[in-house]
Amino acid sequence: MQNVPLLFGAICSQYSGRVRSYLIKKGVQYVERVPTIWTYKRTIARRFGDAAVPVLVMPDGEWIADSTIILDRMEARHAQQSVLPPDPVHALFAMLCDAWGGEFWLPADEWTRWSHPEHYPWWREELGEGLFAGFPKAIKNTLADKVADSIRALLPKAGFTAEAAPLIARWTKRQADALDAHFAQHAYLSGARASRADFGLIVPFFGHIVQDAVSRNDILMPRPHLHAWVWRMNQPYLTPEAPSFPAVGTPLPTTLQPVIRSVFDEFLPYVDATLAELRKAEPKPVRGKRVERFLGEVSFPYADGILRRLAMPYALWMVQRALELIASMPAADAERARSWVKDSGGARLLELDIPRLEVSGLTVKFA
Ligand SMILES: N[C@@H](CCC(=O)N[C@@H](CS)C(=O)NCC(=O)O)C(=O)O
Repeated sequence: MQNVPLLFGAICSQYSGRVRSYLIKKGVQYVERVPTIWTYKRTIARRFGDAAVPVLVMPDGEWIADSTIILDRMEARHAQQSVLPPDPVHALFAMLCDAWGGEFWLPADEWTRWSHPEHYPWWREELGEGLFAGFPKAIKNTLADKVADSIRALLPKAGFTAEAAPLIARWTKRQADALDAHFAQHAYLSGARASRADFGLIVPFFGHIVQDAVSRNDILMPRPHLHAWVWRMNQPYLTPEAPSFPAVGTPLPTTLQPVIRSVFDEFLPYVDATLAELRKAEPKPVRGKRVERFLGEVSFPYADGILRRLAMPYALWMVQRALELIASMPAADAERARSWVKDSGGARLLELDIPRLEVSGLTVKFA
């Protein structure tokens, strides 16, 4: 048994990027490796119901799946230097941006990864060598190709089609411009210290956008502040203590306005439509029942167009967590958070009546 946490993950895995950045920023020592196919398909799938990474194995023998749940558990163990800002509006923004970065960027980072064949060899090398360690090279390659085929089959479900590619490209570049302008002034989304918001936004950027040559060149090289943030997220702070979050009462940086607009004008309609699909698919929630990973097709505003994709109820669980945060706040803080949502044009968020959900493996179930 190892004496530091073992992260089963991969450089090419977006959600491993969330956990890795978090562990680095928290100063938690860990080791990382790609699981073997046996660990992935048998051990992880049996424990959690789905084969997926990241999974964190603690020295005391606890196995934790799902990047968000891993952060929750680690926050409970390492309460010092929390990743949630003390100001209620900053805290709520962090939870919403965590959901937005982790879920709403999916068509964008799948577009960058899978639309350029030159991105494939390093992906095959990393997963082939890790998952199929010990097999002859030709078999490693063939088996990794099969894994790639199963991922490619999911892409249209998540909204990435050749037809949608120009729209996704415009959306991604628009967001990247705004983020570059923000990071020209601030080290992290909330200011001097990384919050949950940053650990959401790193999901598309570390596993895919910065690793792949075309997206690194097209999206990050022309936007040096955003590019520097991606690497900063993977380095410890330069001081023994994490820098401070903004004091309570400090407004959100004005440079976050484009992100806030996307959260309320694009992501919220996606979440709302996903809730409608969940209600259609499961009119009577039954406690413990797993919900399909993909529900019916939804469409929502996206840059200067409309994107269509299958609804993934996982986003509802993330948003439910943000609503729970408001519910857990002292009355005056909750009022400030709600006022900010309403003033930002997001009143619908506060009306969402999401059935209680929990996460198991890759899917959600009714709690
Ligand atoms: N919500 C999960 C998502 C994990 C996830 O999608 N992991 C990918 C790799 S980045 C995976 O293992 N996918 C396997 C599959 O889709 O079958 C988390 O936050 O950890």
